[in-house]
Amino acid sequence: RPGEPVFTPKGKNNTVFQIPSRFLEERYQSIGSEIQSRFGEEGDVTVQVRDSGIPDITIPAQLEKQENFSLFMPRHQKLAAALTDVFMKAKDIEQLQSYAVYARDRVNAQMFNYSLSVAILHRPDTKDLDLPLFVETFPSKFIDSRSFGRAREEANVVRQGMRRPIIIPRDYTASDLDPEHRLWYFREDLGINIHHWHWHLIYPSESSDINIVRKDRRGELFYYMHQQIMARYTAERSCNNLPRVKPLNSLRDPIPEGYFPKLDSLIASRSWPARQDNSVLKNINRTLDQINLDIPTMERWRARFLEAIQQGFYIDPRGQRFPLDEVTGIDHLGNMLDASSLSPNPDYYGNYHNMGHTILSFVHDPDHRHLESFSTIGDSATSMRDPVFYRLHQDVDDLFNEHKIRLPPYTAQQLTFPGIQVTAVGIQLENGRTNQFHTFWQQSDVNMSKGMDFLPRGDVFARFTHLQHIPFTINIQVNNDSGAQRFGMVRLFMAPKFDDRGQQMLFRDQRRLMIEMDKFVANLRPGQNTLRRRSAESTITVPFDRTFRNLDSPAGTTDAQFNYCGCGWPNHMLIPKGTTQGYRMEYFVMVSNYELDRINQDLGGICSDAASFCGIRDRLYPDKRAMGFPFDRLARQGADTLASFMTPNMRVQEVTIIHNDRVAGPTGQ
Ligand code: CUO
Repeated sequence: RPGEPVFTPKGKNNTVFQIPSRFLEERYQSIGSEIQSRFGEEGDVTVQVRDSGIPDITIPAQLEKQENFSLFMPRHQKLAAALTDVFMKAKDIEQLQSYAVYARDRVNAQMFNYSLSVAILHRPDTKDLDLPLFVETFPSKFIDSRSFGRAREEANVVRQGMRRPIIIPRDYTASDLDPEHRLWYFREDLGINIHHWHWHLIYPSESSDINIVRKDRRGELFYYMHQQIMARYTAERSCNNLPRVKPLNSLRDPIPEGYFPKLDSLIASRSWPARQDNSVLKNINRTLDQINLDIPTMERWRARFLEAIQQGFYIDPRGQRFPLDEVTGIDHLGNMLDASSLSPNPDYYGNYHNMGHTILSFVHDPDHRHLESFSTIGDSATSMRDPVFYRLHQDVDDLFNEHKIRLPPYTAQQLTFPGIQVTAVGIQLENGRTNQFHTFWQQSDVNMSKGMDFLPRGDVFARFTHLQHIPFTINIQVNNDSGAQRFGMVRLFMAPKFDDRGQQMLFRDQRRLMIEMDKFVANLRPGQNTLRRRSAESTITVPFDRTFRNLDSPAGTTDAQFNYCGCGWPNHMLIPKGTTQGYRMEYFVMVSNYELDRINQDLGGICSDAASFCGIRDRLYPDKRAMGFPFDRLARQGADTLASFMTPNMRVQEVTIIHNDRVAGPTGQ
């Protein structure tokens, strides 16, 4: 499939590979030269494949080419790790290209994309390489299956340049009879799903090279990034008059939330399976997938995890005890529950979270009698579409919280920054309003052409409707009477003001709903300082045009970067939807002492756009504090509400989120 580039050097559209015929798949060998001349016209760059570039791919080739691929499946994980290993061991770029081209038509395409992406992210010589956006390569994981017929028609009938975008309907997976459907714009958001896929690409649970898994505070970030997803989802539910998510803490109860994804897998040439309302989990025994997992085993893993928290220590395979301390405890727990290959005792603590995804993903065909594959919850690129994702992850978060509530609360002294006071906080919208956020709908386009394998080729655009907000600037007044210049870490969060019953929230509830908005370092001169920060600068998000690269028209697009920088919450989802009457939240600012928070490392030239959620490539997590600080623990005695929790270096501003139901075009107008 020459239209799906294996590599795209900067600024080039396509790469064509000159492959000696004997290295082509057997059935193409006799027509090798014809294929090469036919597709050769499309390429800007030609690469020669040499004899020295033929890898051994016997193991990864064991995965059927037409099988749906998922990282949550242990067998797929192992086969993908073997393929990544092949790509990691190529001695230079030339050999890597050759390996990739050889493997491309011989292994499962999704696994190929995954393994090559992991290798490109981790090889020192490929760091600056661009790859197509994932949605462009696998549009079928993100786009209503009906759109593909229309795209095919557009590509066949209409000349390039005159084609119209295929409009993806606004909410097509369910009707208003299903209350959960109110959250369609969050669960089915393109940027959110890409972020989640990308996060798991950077932080794989397993790899044949342990250094790919062993990243600074990996387990803690697993906890924190997913905790933040839950806090954000809870705020969105509240905006839509829905109660908090019920944790999936009993695997034996029926699951009321069904999900019918209406996605096709183009690779597997099958529809993604659905889950009926009130499905009941069953033991799974699928020989072909090499999975044999029963519910009691899952329950045992979960109980042992909880037991470690309650005892304050975990045990290694020899029975030796290791304390779950304030600094590293959460990191171990993250790796134990995920479970990653950094888990200190996989036989004992098992693999609760990954297998949670898996057991849910086979509820429709636990013993494979219907020859159905896993459902959307079983793939990191599609799992966030399904309401049950949030039920599983609410339980996961509740488990981690059991550890956090056992840690000593931060003392007032630990929270204070002597000599520093935050005296005012104001939010200024581009439309002139203050202390409000405004949301609306916007339509944006994505080019699907790289993921379509029909001719004639050329651009075909899908037009999505997604949430958007009016850009804003935060203004913060900070007084420094310490008598010297100081550096502060400015930590910005936001949480709902009222609980489900309309009462002012208590700290113990509100702290878990604090969504991180941004975090940055500020230079504080003696006296009054005014800090300004734009919404586009947030350290949890990637810029809008990294999700949707073409703002105006289908013409003239450029390849966006795809690397660590591709991981991050989509900026268009920074602000919860709010309500038409106005949804009230509390915007929280804390300036902590940067001397205590700083990590000494050089970040020159390295993308750190969304460091809070994604970390920074080859670097330490850029904040020494516990992730989620100061809300990761219970409050000190007497601080029952946010108001009583405050120290002079903190400030709260009440804000209102107003939603306007208008739909803006791709230019935002
Ligand atoms: Cu990201 Cu459950 O870990 O999906």
